[in-house]
Amino acid sequence: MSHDDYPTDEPAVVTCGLPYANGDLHIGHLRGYIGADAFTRALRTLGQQSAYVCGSDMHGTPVAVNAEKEGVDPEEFALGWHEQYEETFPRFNVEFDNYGHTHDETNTELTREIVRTLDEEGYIYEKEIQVAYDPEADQYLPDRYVEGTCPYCGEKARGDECDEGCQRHLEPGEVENPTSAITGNPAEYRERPHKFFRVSEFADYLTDFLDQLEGTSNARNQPRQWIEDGLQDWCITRDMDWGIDYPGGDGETGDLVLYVWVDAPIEYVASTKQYAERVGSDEYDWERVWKDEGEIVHVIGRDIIQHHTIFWPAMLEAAGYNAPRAVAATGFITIGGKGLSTSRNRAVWAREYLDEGFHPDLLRYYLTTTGGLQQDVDFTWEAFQEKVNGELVATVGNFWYRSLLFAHRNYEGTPDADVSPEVRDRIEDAIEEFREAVNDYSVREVGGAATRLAQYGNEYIQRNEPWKLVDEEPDEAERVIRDCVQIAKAVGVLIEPIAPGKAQALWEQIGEDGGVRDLTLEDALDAPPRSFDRPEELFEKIDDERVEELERKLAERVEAAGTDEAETGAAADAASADTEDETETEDASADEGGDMSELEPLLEGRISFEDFQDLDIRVGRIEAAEGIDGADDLARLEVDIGFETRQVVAGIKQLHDLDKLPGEKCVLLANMEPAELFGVESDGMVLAAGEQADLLTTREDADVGEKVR
Ligand code: B3M
Ligand code: ZN
Repeated sequence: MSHDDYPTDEPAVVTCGLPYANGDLHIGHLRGYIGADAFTRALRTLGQQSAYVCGSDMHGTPVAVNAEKEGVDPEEFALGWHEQYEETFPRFNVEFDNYGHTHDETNTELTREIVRTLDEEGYIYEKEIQVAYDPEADQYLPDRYVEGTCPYCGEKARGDECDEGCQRHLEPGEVENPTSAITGNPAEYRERPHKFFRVSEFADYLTDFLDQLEGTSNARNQPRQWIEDGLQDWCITRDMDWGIDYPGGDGETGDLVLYVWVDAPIEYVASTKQYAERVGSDEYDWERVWKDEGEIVHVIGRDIIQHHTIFWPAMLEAAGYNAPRAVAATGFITIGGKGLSTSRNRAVWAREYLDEGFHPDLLRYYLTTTGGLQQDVDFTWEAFQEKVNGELVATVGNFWYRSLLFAHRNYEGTPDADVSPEVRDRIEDAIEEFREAVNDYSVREVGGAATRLAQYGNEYIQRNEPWKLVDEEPDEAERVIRDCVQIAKAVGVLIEPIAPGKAQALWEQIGEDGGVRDLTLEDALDAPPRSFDRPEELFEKIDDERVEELERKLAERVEAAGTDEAETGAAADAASADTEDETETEDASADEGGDMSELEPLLEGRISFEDFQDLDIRVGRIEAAEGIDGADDLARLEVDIGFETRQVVAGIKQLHDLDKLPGEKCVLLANMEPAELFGVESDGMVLAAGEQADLLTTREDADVGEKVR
């Protein structure tokens, strides 16, 4: 990998966490696949050679448990879902260059080969461990077959993951008070030999790896803490039938299969290999990417950071493979402020969205531009409507339609004039914003670059009033409209990663040939064809009645599902640990125990001006920001308040890209009583509002140190 800005001379591969092939897809899943798809498209627009690969995760207890519940063979069960996913993704314009699955021959062979290499290189050893066992069901209880308490944070945990608490991976035997998810009986422990991968030997390597890792800051900060706490070796085998057999096991270990988290990430490589085999290695060289210099970018949910920043890079290094350049870990999706819950039907399903007849690009736009990648994104139909009507209809669609219609009516297409320097400069700025957004792994800003340009287009046409110029100053009118068509085309190029279907439609409207998928940034400034037909409006307003109806349906469904807890545990939603989050989302408000999803009532009673004067609120500038080790949400900030620099602890670790905060102005309550949080003294309080801890700031000339009054 290089650390040069994109586009680099190396081929890139973008992957997205593999969906377990065990249940319906919902918008929690789609956020990741759409985000990674948009990012790959944006890389291509920059001119970076890129492949987007993924596949279904067929193995492990998430699949086995659900298949067993339905009395179906796990292979048949998983293949059924795999086929459904393959068919569903393109309907959201998620276009993988290859979509394989972990049970196919390519992945099975590659997994065996990699595990053999780890063994030959001395990174695997055997050890007797205590494995949970259910005597009544007469079977071992790997992973989701066992439930209990997390030894690290005390929350309820299932088998191999603390899904409702600290999100840590749990090793066999670590869950406390284990009970069987099959019978509910307390589990017994039996001694069994298992295979271990020497992750602990990679602490130094991983520390360096994390120092160089790009992507989101949470993917660097959390693992640093885990390394500091001490890495344990990793058990890579399980007592199950379903999975890839441990290669070379004999005697008692002859029956073991590989832990699902061994063969799952290897599918990233296998899927890339399948792609290269299809297009030819002259076109795409998978070995260059994975074994040499390529740019590997993993997009994942934030609950699987440990797998992608500890186990996986250690495996790659041990097997002689290339290291990932970036890990971008997304926040969760909430529904109306509450954790998405598939078992309670509090979800918006992929199929449901499509059945409603909404264009996929609307959801793509909503999910990619509502929050930064790390932030949790709340979905309500109302917020969706607001975003669509306010940004896609009123800004982008409106600009496209009014400028192209004017051009068609008056000139039957693009008038014959030069683009003015002002407009050329503005488009160049938008291109630069786009380029920076890609290099910052910010799909939200990719969308932002496009919508801001459309907004400029609206202002430009309004300011120049071409309808007045047509008769009086026809040359000037031609120039203005020529500018507008160019802006419309540039918006199309820039919005393609987010809204490829609509961008294609725009492309055809302005008489261009070919697919928008192949566009590059240079196209934004190329002249459009001379003539085009009458345009049509590309975005349609969503009306209030429709939204009320959708909100009502969702609320009814959630209510009908009730608050029945009976389904929790292994038998419940194994669909996706990344989205099943019954607990409050981890944000600053959760720290204070407040539910910020609804507006807090105004306080009764009034305070005097003197009382207000007691609050010493100052303008500050953030000098440094870093996550606090061991605290999921807290960050340590250094804030310059003119007289001195204060150390402040703020609950914003998951909500802001900490690397970007230095230099930002903020507002600080300076005479707040000092407090100690996670062993770090907090001397002041930065002010923020809303679920995403939107930091208060000043906009113009207030100097650092000025009092807020
Ligand atoms: N199948 C799904 C999850 O835990 C899991 C991802 C595998 S990525 C290699 O989110
Ligand atoms: Zn925990």
